[in-house]
Amino acid sequence: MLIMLASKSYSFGQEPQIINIENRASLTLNGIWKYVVDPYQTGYYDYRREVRDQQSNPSNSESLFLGYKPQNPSERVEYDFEKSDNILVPRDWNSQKEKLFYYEGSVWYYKAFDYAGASNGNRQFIYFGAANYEADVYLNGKKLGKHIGGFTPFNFEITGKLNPTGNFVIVKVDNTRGLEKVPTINTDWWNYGGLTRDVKIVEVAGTFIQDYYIQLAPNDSKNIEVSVTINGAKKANQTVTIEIPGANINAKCTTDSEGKAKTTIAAKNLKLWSPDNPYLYEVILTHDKNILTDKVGFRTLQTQGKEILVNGKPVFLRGISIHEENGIRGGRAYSREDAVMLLGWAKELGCNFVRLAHYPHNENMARVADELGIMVWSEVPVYWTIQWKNPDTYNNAHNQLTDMITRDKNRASVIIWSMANETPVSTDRTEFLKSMIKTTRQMDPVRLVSAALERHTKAGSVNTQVIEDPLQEYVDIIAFNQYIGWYDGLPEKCKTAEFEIKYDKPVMVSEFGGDALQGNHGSKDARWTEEFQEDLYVETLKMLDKIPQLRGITPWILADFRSPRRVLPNIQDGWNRKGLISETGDKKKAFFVLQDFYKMKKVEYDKN
Ligand code: GCB
Repeated sequence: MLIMLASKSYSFGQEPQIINIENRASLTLNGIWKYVVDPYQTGYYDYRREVRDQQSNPSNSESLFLGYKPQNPSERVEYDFEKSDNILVPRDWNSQKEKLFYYEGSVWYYKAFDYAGASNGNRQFIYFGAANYEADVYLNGKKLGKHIGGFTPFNFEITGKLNPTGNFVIVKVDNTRGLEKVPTINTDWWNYGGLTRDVKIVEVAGTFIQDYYIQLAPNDSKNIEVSVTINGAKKANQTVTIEIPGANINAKCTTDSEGKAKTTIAAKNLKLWSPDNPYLYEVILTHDKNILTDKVGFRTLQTQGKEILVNGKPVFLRGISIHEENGIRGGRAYSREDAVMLLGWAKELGCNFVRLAHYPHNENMARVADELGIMVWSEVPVYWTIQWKNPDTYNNAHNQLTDMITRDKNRASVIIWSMANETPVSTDRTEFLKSMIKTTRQMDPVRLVSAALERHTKAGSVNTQVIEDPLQEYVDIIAFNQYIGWYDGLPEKCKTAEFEIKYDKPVMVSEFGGDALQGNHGSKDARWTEEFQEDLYVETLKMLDKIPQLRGITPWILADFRSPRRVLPNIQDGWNRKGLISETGDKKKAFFVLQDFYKMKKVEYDKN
């Protein structure tokens, strides 16, 4: 049943995603907005709990989305955005406003703007990089639509709805957690709310290039596969030119009646993208004199037995897990500067790979990874126990997956799409994830599919570790999280552990680690000290290095991150302390253990 649902589109009024927003003509709406906190959703529901924006004549007095102003002194209007407090976009609200630190609920955002430039025949869209978790969007008092899911972009067409002056956009953002949601109510990270990524008005031609895929054909460094989607009244029979000047490529393709075009372009002597040489070509797409540029790397990717081959060469994924958080500033990471900081630390650690846990990170991460030569694992928030039998939950997860792939499919850095993290084995769970895998492979024939699974001590054994998950059959890389020495015994236990992995596939340990408060020193037997964490890394790395199929690790985690689950006073204080770097940017001892291991692994693999 789930498989049938997979082919249906997600029905929350969402319009097809426009990709490569960064390189399109746009007006940023980033900056200072106004906000109203509305825990009872008074602006959304009336006192009979009827949804106001579905009423033919919603009350001016309380319907916040109308952005109404009293016309005379006797009129009752119980809100005033212009007199309300300021808030920055993009940013979560929790890290900006002390009173909203723990807040989970509805907040109304308001921004006034002029738009004088709309030229004849052009179309405008309002674009949101992400809003956590649900967003109801209104322009000049009229509803544009609703979006569900906190980490993926969305846009609504607003052609003909803009005035030269006096426009205002109002968004109700609601980060209430829910059992049926993705993620569900239970996570080990902060539920940052708000307009957490860029907001823009994007202007395009009447008929325009909405989406495209430009990547090497599977296992073939001599052919580039291109597909293009044109959107607009004249979408059929349109010619799109694809130029890659650096590779002497100038090709054309023509759209069918659906506005879709496909072609394969022969390429000679391409400089392939790799972590050692992250070469990006300028790609120029032209349709009807409208130019869209991008920077695209080309590399091949496959697995062969236990090997992961990038451009035909075996690699070891020297990785680290990362949350989308800037602990130094506080709050969700969103900017290019945040990406440079986080990925710069990963580089310093000796990484050629990062696991962007546990949800799609902002687009800057994959773009900066492309530039720095860092391979990426990208993931959807199918985390722990979600409602496997609920079709809405499936549609939601599926939609987040397709939006993630749509956005980042032209980034050479992205090599793995991950379906889930630590999900409990059951038939319903496996069907759910198999169906997600099927979609992923249809959308992207090149990238590898994985999921962070769990391991167990084999029944009847003292310390033999097994992965008993039928999903292993369906993934390209067997990845699992393991915390021997932290949640399971002490680091000593690593000395006798053995892993029994039945598949001849590459294996990745997607998490291991333990908490240490930076600056807390003591014996290696004392929990929460840097020495304990250091010893845990020493013992874990020795243990894992014995797994014959091991082709990568992404220890948990680059930096300490906020989590409401972590309440131990004077140690955690609301932070998960498994970071190798503290929220002050200071490195803990374990950082250097991993750095040494990666130096060794680099030498080992460079010999190949
Ligand atoms: C895990 C989860 C991760 C947690 C981590 C921990 O297995 O995947 O989200 O933060 O363990 O610190 O317990």
